[in-house]
Amino acid sequence: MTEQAYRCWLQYETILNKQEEAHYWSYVQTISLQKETLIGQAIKRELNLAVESMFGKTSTWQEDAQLVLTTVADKARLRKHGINQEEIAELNEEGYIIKEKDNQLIVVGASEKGLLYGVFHLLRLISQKQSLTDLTIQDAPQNQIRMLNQWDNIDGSIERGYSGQSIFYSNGTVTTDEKRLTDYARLLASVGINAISINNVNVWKEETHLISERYLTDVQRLEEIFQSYGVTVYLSINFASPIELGHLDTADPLDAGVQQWWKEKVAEIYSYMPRFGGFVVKADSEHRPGPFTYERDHADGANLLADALSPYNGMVIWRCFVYNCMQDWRDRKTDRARAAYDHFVPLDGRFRDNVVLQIKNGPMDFQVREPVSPLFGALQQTNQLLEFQITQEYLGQQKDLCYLVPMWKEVLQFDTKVQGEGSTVQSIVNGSLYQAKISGIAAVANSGDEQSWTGHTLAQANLFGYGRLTWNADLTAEEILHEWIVLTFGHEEKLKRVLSEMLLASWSIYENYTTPLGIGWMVNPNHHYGVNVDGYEYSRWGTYHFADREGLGVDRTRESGTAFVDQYAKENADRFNALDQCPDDLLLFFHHVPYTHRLKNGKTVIQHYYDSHFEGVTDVEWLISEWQSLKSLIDPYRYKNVAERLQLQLSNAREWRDQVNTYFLRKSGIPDADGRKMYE
Ligand code: GCW
Repeated sequence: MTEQAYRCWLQYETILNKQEEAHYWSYVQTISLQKETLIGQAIKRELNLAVESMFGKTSTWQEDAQLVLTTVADKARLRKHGINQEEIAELNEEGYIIKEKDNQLIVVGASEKGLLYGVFHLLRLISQKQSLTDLTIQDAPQNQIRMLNQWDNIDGSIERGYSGQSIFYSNGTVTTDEKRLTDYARLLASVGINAISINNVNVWKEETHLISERYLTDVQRLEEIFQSYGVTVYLSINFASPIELGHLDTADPLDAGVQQWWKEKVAEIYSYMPRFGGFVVKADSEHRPGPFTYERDHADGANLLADALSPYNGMVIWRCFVYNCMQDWRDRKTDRARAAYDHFVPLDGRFRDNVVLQIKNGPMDFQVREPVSPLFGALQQTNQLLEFQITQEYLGQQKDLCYLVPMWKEVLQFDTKVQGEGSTVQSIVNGSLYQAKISGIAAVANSGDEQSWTGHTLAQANLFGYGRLTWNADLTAEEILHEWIVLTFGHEEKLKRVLSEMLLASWSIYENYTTPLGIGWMVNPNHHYGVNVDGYEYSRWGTYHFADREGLGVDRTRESGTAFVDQYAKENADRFNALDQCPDDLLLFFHHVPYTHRLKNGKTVIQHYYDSHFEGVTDVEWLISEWQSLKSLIDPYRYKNVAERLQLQLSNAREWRDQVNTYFLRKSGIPDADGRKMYE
């Protein structure tokens, strides 16, 4: 039985308790829904499925009903149910109200999409066994764009995918498995995700054609599925399309022929999909084409596409992951961490208002710990999207357990201080700090065609958590986790306690046996799984630890280093710059220190390295025994799926421990204070 793994957090478990059954059934036995639009049909399908699964019977859809589903447009009905306009006026267009009175329940969406989200909220309440009596809920998303980026290719592979093959494409064609895509759209809508780009940001030869006749009919088919769940579809495009598709001899953004070509291309796309979202662009990054070829800058490049898209309200999502990936390791001046800021801050204010810059959470690349990208705060007149990575490229590749919501919370709560206290990243991405027209969060998806969607069943928590957090950044990592556990595994107390302990500890466990103190990398080149201390040390990627016999770390201070610190607002810059004030968990990101440097916990850096690596492995053993204690409470498929991965994690952790410890013992000659086994 793999059904539970497949259903993720939409289990809709049968309600066995008679009293509970009677309570909830009294509301859903009759339902009224006015419109039968695409989203309306999706709402109806979801409720029918959920009711059937939870009660084993079907609701009657009729005009006068116990559960009333409607939108603000239906003024007469709102009046009848005593809902006043002020309550609604406070909501943005994706918000909703759920209200219970006299055994009647009404869900009012500020729009149809809002209604869809309200219905998913109601189903969540029932699954969590919360009473509906006297309920009043008023809710709306805090962030405008809540997006997923699929890094899927038409051959069915997924760049940095660890959950099987693509559910969008196989063997060079767009999928015909619409059931699977519909279920994906349901999962996304249920946690409030409202946008998706459906192909890899590295747009290869065949994928360049996704915006041409060859594929547009197929793309349109997919778009309709997502649209009916309120998810707007975007495509990643190749900046050199005018050459590759249009046979022009240039893709220069200031060339009139190129501009005309994009205008016609965009008109063609919108003739297939009037609600198409726009383009995601990776340009001049890791060998992808871009405006630099023509000595133009990124504002020129983004504005070219923005002008073509603006008549249709389309958007350009332009990525800031631009750096020199051909660096000479001998060159100690170039610092990759500086690159995005150096490229984009001078362009602040030059982008059209339908351009959004997409910025990775850290200045490097999704390491286990990085400071927040200094672009947040520095860009003040430009729309911005924060980019997270749900797929665990550097974080154990869905073999190792790593619950990411605590990390994302830290990023959102980081105070950039640019406009004084409280200039958090969240206040930038929700659009409030700089009154941005467009803003929000995007993340690289962790899904694929495996039964569990995410390979590691517990990695489902990251997809769920991403959606919930981007909807409401005030939720704590614990609250999100508790919701997820109950919806995914049920109500058993022991299960709730043990699973939440395991997941909440998992990020720091992973950090402990890999690269603590903010140094990052030390992974195997290319695939990025497993330890290889010098794997990237003498390479062209700009990702070094600079370990020698005295110490390690990257000097990014203003006095002796690359002065990267000065990309932050003064208060943060000074804090990171001062050795005694820099937080220990980022110490080696900002400073090159001797092995004997003392951390705030009193230990030397070298001893901390030894200790954390030993501890990391012991903690993985603890994860294994915790999981074993849940065996009787979890179905065999999901139990085994996780048990197997925990064993892989243990081998991985041991290898990290032994290689890292041995390496630094050999480099430093400083023995472990506890005399534990090492391999000198
Ligand atoms: O982290 C790097 C990955 C690449 C990825 C790139 C990016 C899609 O290793 O696989 O390419 O980031 O974000 O563009």
